[in-house]
Amino acid sequence: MSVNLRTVYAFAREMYPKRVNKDIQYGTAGFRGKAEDLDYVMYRMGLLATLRSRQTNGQVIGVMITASHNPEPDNGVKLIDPKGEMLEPRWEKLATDLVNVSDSELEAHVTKLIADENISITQSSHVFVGMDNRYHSPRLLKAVADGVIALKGCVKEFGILTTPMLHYLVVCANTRCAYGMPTEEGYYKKLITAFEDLRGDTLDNGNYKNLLLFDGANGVGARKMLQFLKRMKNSLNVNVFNSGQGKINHECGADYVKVQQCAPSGMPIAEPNTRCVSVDGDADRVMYFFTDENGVFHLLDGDRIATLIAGYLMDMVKECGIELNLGLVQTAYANGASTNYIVNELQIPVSCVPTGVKHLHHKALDYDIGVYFEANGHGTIVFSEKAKQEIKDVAENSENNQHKASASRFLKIIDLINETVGDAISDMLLVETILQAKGWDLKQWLATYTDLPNLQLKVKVQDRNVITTTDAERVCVTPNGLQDEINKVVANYKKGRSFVRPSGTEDVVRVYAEAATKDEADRLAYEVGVLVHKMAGGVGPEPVQ
Ligand code: G16
Repeated sequence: MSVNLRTVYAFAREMYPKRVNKDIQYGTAGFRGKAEDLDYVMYRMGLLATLRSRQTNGQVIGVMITASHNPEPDNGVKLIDPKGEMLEPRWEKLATDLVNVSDSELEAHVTKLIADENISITQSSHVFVGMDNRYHSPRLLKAVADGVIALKGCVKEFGILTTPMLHYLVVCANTRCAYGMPTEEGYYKKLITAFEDLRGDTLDNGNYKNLLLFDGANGVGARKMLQFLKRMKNSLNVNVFNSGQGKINHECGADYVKVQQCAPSGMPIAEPNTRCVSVDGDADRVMYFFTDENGVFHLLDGDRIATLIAGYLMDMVKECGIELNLGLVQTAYANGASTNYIVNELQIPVSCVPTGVKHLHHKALDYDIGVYFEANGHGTIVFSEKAKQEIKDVAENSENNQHKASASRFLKIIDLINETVGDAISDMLLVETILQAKGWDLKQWLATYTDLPNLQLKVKVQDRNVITTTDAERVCVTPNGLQDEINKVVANYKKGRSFVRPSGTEDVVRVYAEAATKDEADRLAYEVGVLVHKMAGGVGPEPVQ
């Protein structure tokens, strides 16, 4: 096979010219921005994915077109490495360089990339592409596909998918079906079979009732939930809302519910204490919530999900009569009360890493069982080969019937989990399984510990990159003096904690604050927001409470 790199340039010039002069960066989860500015980015990511596939001996690389939690006019691209993980950091840098060269430099740049990375251009190359249901996604998908074609790679388009489905498909293909069948049906089958086996015939149990209200954020998660329901034997009674009538993520979805700390629009006022769940625009994040008999809204976020799952899996390990090291990974956004609960009550080791599932996933691999969740509901569980083997050995060979039964159940739990990345629907089915097994309603889950009141703000600045951080984003390094000022303000609040960091998905600086009371948490967030505005080049009016 010969590849003519002139085609790379010709396609770029004729179909996907770079009209944006400003440099952009591969952010927390890929490139993101206004959809109308992204055609050339998508084309070039098609090129990059093809080269990455060749460099990894023809393994499948995934390209997902989505802006996840961002508003509808935005779009973006997430790249998936062969093991289903986010793109390796060194290649994130290569992606940034490739996107920022001019059209006339593109051919030479690709030639150099091939030489520098020692890529065999005759190696076969496979790229799987999926998209969310934004109206501009099909156009951008075509740009990715044309990038693959320009380099004579093989592209397989899966149409509308959730991001975690594409991660699953990539891993299935690269493990030659060991992880599951590399089809949409294969995905449903794997999860539904495990869920229904675990669920048994008695659906209600104690305070656990088999009814769930589901907010699909008008995104792909709603569509796929409906597909799940079509294939399930009434094992979960789900009412789906925000299934596409409104704008994606607008006043709904996991990010809205978490940041605004209120129920989404588009959902009826439910009976008090009804279990409700929200996913985000590409269904890789999940939030639980309910409103109690006094009309008070309660949120059960990623920290809660992590603690519920970690506690349950720890019990399962004991019930199998084995020893495995289980650890939990969080970010600076984790509520201080959750971290205390993990350390003091659950007595599980916990580590803190920078925002972005890529960091959490990587750290979780240090454990036999690594549970990782961001407070925003993005997370999953990874099991080492050793852990899987030990559990399997007990299930197959133990003479202790109780151990054997627990290990068989554990294997089904592992099947229910999408280990490749945070998966809102798989996570939700796991939470449902645990709540059912415990016979808990959401009040009982909430009672495990009390969250510290908290608030997140967004501050607009001229250039968010003037803010740099260290210590897993908990300490601000630049602008000079900002951290000292934050420390002074925080010192005035009981149980006060606050940090600031530039978002990697939106053009804003994020401010997080928690304190002993809601009023104090809010005041602390606004005080820190004003500091950011003053010292980091704020744009527009200062934040006001
Ligand atoms: C992405 C990442 C998450 C991250 C979130 C917000 O989520 O996958 O790990 O927490 O962005 O990142 P930032 O604070 O840097 O904007 P999603 O669901 O938008 O893809």
